[in-house]
Amino acid sequence: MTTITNPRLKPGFIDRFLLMVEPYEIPTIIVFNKADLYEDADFEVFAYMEDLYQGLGYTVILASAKTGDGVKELKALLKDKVTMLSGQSGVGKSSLLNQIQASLQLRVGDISEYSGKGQHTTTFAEMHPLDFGGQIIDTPGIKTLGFIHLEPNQIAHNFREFFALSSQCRFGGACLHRNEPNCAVKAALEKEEISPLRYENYLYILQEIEDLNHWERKKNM
Ligand SMILES: Nc1nc2c(ncn2[C@@H]2O[C@H](COP(=O)(O)OP(=O)(O)O)[C@@H](O)[C@H]2O)c(=O)[nH]1
Ligand SMILES: [Mg+2]
Ligand SMILES: [Zn+2]
Repeated sequence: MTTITNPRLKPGFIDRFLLMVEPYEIPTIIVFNKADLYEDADFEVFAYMEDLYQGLGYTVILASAKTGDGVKELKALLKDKVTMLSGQSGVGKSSLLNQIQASLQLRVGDISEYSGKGQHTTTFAEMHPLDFGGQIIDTPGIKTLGFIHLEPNQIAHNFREFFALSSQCRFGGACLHRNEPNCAVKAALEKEEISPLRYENYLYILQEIEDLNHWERKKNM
């Protein structure tokens, strides 16, 4: 779960999150909450994101825990499934869960609580049974997502649209889609078949893990 505003969407956060779940092939729904607060510019950002991520095969939902928008749609998706609800603190995870099932009466944080010094209202992951079938796990907010457990090559393999093209790269699965000759991903980027946003986030994560030296990587495994 995320939101375009309050708190403002961190660039790269969605792609980092997707990179975390992609290796495990977990079906992922991206929920943009707080739609009641969006202004025109926010809806434009949402439209871009919806188009991008639906195009990649993810389910995208616009919701509001305040007005109940999107709740019916979400319930249908949660029915008879075990779902983990995750996202930055303050995006409205507990609030939306209360909309889905009022009897849960989860504690909701106010703005000062989540924008303060790392205070979270939800402090541990907790699984709740859903009346209409299924279970849902509410989790405390995520602050950062690191990828020390992944090799550069695994980053490339878990950006799904890059991976789909990699067999057409001259270096195939070994291509990091940076400066290699005859790279199908870079060719697709030039033709605007790949989102520059995704590509930038990819390069950033790649650089980040390459900047960690070997010792740091082993130590943190
Ligand atoms: N306007 C608006 N405020 C919301 C919405 N969802 C949550 N909030 C507010 O955002 C704050 C954080 O909500 P909370 O559910 O605790 O977020 P969590 O940390 O993700 O569980 C609270 O003040 C909520 O009242 C929404 O859809 N619209
Ligand atoms: Mg919460
Ligand atoms: Zn390539």
